[in-house]
Amino acid sequence: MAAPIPWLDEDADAPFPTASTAMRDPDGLLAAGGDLSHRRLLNAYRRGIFPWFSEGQPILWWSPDPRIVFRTSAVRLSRRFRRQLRESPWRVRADTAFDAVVMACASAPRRGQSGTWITTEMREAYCRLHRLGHAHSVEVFDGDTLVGGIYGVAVGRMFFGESMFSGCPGGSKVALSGLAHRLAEWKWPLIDAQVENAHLVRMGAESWPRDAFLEAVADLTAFDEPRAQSVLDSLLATSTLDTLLGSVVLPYLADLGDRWARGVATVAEEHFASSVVRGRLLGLARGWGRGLGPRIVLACAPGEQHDLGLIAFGLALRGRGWRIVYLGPDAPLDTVEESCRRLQPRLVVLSAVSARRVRPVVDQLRELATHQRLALGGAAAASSVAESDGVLLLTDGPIAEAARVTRLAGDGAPFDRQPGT
Ligand code: B12
Repeated sequence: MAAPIPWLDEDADAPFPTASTAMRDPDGLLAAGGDLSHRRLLNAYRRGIFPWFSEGQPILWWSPDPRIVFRTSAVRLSRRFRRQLRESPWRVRADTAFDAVVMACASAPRRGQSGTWITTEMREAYCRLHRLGHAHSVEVFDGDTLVGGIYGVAVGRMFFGESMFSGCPGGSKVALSGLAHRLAEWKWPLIDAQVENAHLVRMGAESWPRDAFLEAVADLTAFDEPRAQSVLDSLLATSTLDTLLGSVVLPYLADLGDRWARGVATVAEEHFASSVVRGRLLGLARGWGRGLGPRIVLACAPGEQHDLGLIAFGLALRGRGWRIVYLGPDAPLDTVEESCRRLQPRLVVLSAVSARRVRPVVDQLRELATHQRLALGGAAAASSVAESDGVLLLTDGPIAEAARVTRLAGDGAPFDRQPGT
């Protein structure tokens, strides 16, 4: 008797069974059930698994062996067809009509298939993935008429093709080649085409052993640190530090936080991105304690690990001539007090996201503020202590506050409360 198909857990993050346990007949059937939430779909693609089922069936998950793939550099149109295209009014676009491409794929008549597997549930799931930025389409238009298209899911540097259609002969070929051309330019080497059919093979698809395919997927969907660093390199080469921080890094981190809170970015992505950015900011901070400018001590409140805003603040101050003494995340207040005694800084800035980190040390902060100019930054700046306690509250972003603190320092009576500041 055949072993029963594993039934997926309700938890969208629950692992899939390993691909090697998939059935031989039907080829690649791995599991059933679960849902088409974006988290589960992305988990599936990352492991080389995709959903495929007909109306009335439970959701079925597949990892066939062999697997059909296109090498993006090898998808070519014949010379004759390219010449015809140049003379035609057809235009290729990306992500301008995702829902229409999915709908056209769902209703395209296909030889040898009774009805399509792109059910309403599947259509809704992929349109949702598209709105979240993971699924993309390439469209071929003749004027306003859609004559071809392809759509799929992008993870890391891997594109998982889902379906394509031709409204006119050659429409899907042009869409596929448009997609492959763009991906090849970006150095994305493969497009998954799932299972073999004669049409795909005629267009140049190759058959790969499942193990080789899964190895390539694991490689291409891993976080790509060299690429992240090269993006930062080119940004650094073309922007000032304030622009880089204020217009790129801080908005990027805010967006990352937002996507993480909505469950769109994984914890792994959040950790990866924040550690790449932190490493790079600290690289820029090398030597920020040297010089003759006014000295400032920066520290995170005890227990507080979030220090990206504080580092950005330090870099913005450095650009304005300050000498930075950085005590880092989770700084014990005794250490802060000791540094103040030794270094006599013009200002000490403590940073915290959560007011929970500040409350237990409020009395110590009030005491410190009696003999040391003290400021509080980060989201917790608006709580727990008040300016009347002698603590300057930095409630704006790091760049704006670095400019304000510098202005106050130049005003002769630095950091005392002033009307309108
Ligand atoms: C990156 C990140 C991390 C990284 C931090 C890396 C690092 N070295 O900083 C890591 C993975 C370590 C981490 C860990 C944790 N994190 Co976290 N993390 C984030 C994330 C995604 C981004 C935070 C960030 O750096 N943003 C960039 C900064 C610059 O922007 P910002 O924080 O919005 O700050 C604005 C202002 O406050 C100001 N600002 C910030 N700092 C400073 C400093 C000064 C001096 C000035 C003037 C201004 C200023 O600038 C910004 C506006 O431009 C947020 C999500 C989010 N929505 O923010 C969660 C978030 C901050 N983390 C959170 C939590 C709960 C945690 C953890 C407890 C648990 C967990 N499950 O991971 C741990 C605990 C850490 C600890 N003990 O402190 C919560 C905090 C909730 C709260 N209010 O307490 C958040 C909001 C996520 C959430 N929605 O639940 N996290």
